[in-house]
Amino acid sequence: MSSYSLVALVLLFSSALLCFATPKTHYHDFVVQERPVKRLCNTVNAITVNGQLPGPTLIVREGDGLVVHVVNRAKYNVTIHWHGVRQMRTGWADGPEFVTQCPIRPGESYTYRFTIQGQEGTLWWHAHSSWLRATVYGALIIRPRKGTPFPFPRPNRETPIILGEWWNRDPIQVVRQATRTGAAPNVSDAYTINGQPGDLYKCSSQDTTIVPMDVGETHLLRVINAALNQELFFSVAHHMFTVVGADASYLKPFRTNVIMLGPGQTTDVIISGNQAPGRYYIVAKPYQSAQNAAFDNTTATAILSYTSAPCPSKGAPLPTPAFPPMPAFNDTNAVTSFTSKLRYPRQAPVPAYVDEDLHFTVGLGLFNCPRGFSKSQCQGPNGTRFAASMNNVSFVLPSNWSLLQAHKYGIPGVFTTDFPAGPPLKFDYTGNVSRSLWQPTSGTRLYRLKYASRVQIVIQGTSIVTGENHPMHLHGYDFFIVAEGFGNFNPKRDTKKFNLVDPPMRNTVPIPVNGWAVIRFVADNPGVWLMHCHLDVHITWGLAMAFLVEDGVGEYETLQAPPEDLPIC
Ligand SMILES: *[C@@H]1O[C@H](CO)[C@@H](O)[C@H](O)[C@H]1NC(C)=O
Ligand SMILES: *[C@@H]1O[C@H](CO)[C@@H](O)[C@H](O)[C@H]1NC(C)=O
Ligand SMILES: *[C@@H]1O[C@H](CO)[C@@H](O)[C@H](O)[C@H]1NC(C)=O
Ligand SMILES: *[C@@H]1O[C@H](CO)[C@@H](O)[C@H](O)[C@H]1NC(C)=O
Ligand SMILES: *[C@@H]1O[C@H](CO)[C@@H](O)[C@H](O)[C@H]1NC(C)=O
Ligand SMILES: *[C@@H]1O[C@H](CO)[C@@H](O)[C@H](O)[C@H]1NC(C)=O
Ligand SMILES: *[C@@H]1O[C@H](CO)[C@@H](O)[C@H](O)[C@H]1NC(C)=O
Ligand SMILES: *[C@@H]1O[C@H](CO)[C@@H](O)[C@H](O)[C@H]1NC(C)=O
Ligand SMILES: [Cu+2]
Repeated sequence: MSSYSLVALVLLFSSALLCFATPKTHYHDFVVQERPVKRLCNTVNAITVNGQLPGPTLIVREGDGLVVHVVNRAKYNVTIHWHGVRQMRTGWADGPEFVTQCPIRPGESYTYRFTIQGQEGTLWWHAHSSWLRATVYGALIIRPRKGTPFPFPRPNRETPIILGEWWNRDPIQVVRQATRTGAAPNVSDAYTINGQPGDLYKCSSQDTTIVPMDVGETHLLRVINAALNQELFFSVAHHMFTVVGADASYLKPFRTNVIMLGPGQTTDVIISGNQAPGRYYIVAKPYQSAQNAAFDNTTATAILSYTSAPCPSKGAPLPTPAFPPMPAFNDTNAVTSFTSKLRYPRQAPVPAYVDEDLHFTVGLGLFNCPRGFSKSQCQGPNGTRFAASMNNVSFVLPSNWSLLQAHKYGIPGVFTTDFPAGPPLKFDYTGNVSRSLWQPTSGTRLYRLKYASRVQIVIQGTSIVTGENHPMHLHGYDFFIVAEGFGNFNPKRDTKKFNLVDPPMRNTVPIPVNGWAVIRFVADNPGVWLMHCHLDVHITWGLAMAFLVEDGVGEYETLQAPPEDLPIC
């Protein structure tokens, strides 16, 4: 072969590479703005992105970059969080207000710049400021690189299914009222599927979300729980799911007819068009694990509609869709049966040994009415104010600096790094806890981690006030869920059951009600990373903490410099 044709061949080969594998940068403009939205016979001025509810779906490939210019034309502070995106060394783009940035004030803007690395599947984005995410959210879909197939047969159709929660009120006013009174916030008025409550609610039938498909097709549903405060069961009448992924990590495929998602979680399922051409209900309804707590006990529906379904004769109504059997609102067994089936597709890169063996309690609490507060400010149970905590610390956000800025610039007095590695007091966490232990302390306390340390956290639910399943989300990381169970974690008995072979990898773990889960990860992403319950009512009460992960050695183990347009407080 002449050297000429060799060069030509090399050129051809590299241009083929360019053509098939070059990551792309996607530019988007997000205008946060108020818009009247009609739901359930009411019109509410809702904060939206670009006037859309749900907001725009972002579609990228693994390896791509995103540059999202956010302009705040609304009346409230806002930030955007890219839920589940690892944000390697780009913590400045993570988004939680007063954690990685100060809020974008009305009239101001900020550009989020980050890369999607090593993640494929379904994630989402949402506001991370007060309760704005009730209406400020959308899907973030990550396809494999060009030329790389899915690890399952390519589906004929793909649809994001975003479950939401709707108040006939401005949600910011709902949380402000709760903060004023110390009582639980008002429950929502509806759940939604792609923004619509569906047939079972008043004034909603006309706008019910329709999901088309046909006989012989396969359909990938990318299900996202964007609800503010409610874990949800999800099912489709007469259509089994093949679950193939969760939180943008693939799973060993398995079949089930119902899944449960905590707020923050995503699950990718495939259904097959193997039923009679017709209409089938797609259903989301609450999983409520807390006893004697008020909750929105309504059901959202959409309709899976076969395109070849026969049309009814002229003037006749469409036939009523089939409705799937759904678990009872408190069916914890259905949840356990689902979560215990999740498996990493192959040997998982889970740390076999750990450097940090942490033990965090998570749960509710009550503050005795503080001195100087009036009765109207203490409308929690028996004249208290609701609280929540991790290791008995109820988390308080700073207000003059973000934690990451304070860390980067060495600003003193914003946080301390003495978050306890274990519960300050050992007690029967899931038993009948003495009333004297119910009141937590307040603080902005972080836990410091050395770069690349291998971390294990036993996350233990408590029964204080009431036991409840808490969807715990860690920013900046995926983790392996190596075990979960009920009652108190017992190292002697439970360590033996750890799955270090194929535990599922996620960014949000629902801690079983009156139970525990154990997670492991490697702290290879420097920055300040929030860990919190993804029920916004609980984070509002303080169910959060943050890790401060130190830089390693050299540029590639070091947090990037802050962007020039990073908001200041
Ligand atoms: C909460 O519910 C109560 C009782 O229905 C109502 O009076 C109050 O206005 C509601 N608050 C908000 C902020 O919607
Ligand atoms: C929820 O509503 C259903 C009817 O839609 C009712 O049968 C059930 O008892 C309710 N559950 C609770 C806990 O309110
Ligand atoms: C669920 O709630 C019903 C009342 O609606 C109750 O009878 C039943 O015992 C509860 N089941 C569980 C598992 O808590
Ligand atoms: C409130 O007080 C009543 C009566 O003393 C008691 O039965 C109940 O358990 C108390 N509730 C809480 C949450 O402390
Ligand atoms: C920031 O606010 C805290 C209280 O919220 C205060 O203690 C601290 O001195 C303030 N720091 C600076 C640098 O202003
Ligand atoms: C829980 O303990 C308290 C005393 O600390 C006792 O009065 C109460 O009866 C106990 N409740 C149950 C359900 O055991
Ligand atoms: C939490 O701390 C408060 C204040 O020190 C204390 O009264 C309470 O008993 C503690 N509770 C637990 C569960 O550690
Ligand atoms: C909005 O953000 C600024 C700092 O950027 C802060 O001072 C102010 O308190 C925030 N407003 C609300 C309502 O949180
Ligand atoms: Cu919670």
